[in-house]
Amino acid sequence: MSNTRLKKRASILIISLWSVCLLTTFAVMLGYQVRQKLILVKRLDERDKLRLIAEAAIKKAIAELKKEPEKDYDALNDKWSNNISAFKDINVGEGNFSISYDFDPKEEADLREIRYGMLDEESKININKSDFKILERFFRLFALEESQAQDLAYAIIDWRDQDSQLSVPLGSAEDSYYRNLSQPYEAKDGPFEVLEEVLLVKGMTPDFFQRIKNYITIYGQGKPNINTVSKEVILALGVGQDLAAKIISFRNGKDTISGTSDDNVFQSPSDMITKLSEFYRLSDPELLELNLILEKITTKSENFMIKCIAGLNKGKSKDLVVCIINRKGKVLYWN
Ligand SMILES: [Ca+2]
Ligand SMILES: [Ca+2]
Repeated sequence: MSNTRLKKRASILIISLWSVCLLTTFAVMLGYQVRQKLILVKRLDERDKLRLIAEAAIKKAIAELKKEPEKDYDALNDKWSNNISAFKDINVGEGNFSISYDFDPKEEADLREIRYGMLDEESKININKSDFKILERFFRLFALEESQAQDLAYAIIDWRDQDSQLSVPLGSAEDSYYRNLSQPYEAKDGPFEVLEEVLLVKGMTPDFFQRIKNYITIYGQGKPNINTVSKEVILALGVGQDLAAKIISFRNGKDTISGTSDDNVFQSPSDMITKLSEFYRLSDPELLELNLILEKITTKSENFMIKCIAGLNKGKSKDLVVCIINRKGKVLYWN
């Protein structure tokens, strides 16, 4: 065999070996990519399943709400608020869900428990509707200094009111303030559409938002339900500590725990004075306080928050969905 032919064969062998090497690498890479895709598809599949479970949970919550008998009031011992059999570890398809919230049964901060049910949005301070005094008192309850609380209350009112006039010359903010920020924007001059929007308002820090977010809402007519409000909200309405304690104690009933069968309820704002007088002696200043809040409260709730944890029976995948619905079953918010 000539030298040239030997060289040619050797070249062909080397090229073949390289081709095999390249093809092997390519096959390994392809296999890896396919495996990654399969994992992704499985995850997407799990997410779809979790989404369907969460949707089933919301439908169940709406159905439970519609089961409630027709009445003029909503209270914490209603089934929408506290019903383990309807809301805890409910099996659906290939998974399960629970609808629950963190609850303080005696209005003492160190005593928390999990309740299975929905939260009443009308138990909160409405930042779209509340007047200056309510907002200011509320912010002071959460340890803001008087001037800081006033500035924040005015800034919220200026954010949502339609004009671009400052409510007070100093402290508050309208377009001119927000336009000069390093990332400029304008005041909304309209109602808050999501709760987190309040973080755009001058004076609202992420830290303060975390402290108050469970007590504020953007849904409803702005009248808190006196049967479901927390002590903080009662105080923000302008009621003194003693009268607030009487209202809570009346609601909690003999077992001193709220949301149980012995609870007392106010059937309308106008029967507050009569009902409280049956249990407690009310001083003249307390009667005045009560008369002043009657116009600002309700006993009926229209909007509810659902905190749903959906899980799959196989594997550890879980999903938290927070949703706001109204009494008609319309979904107002989904996250
Ligand atoms: Ca404005
Ligand atoms: Ca009770």
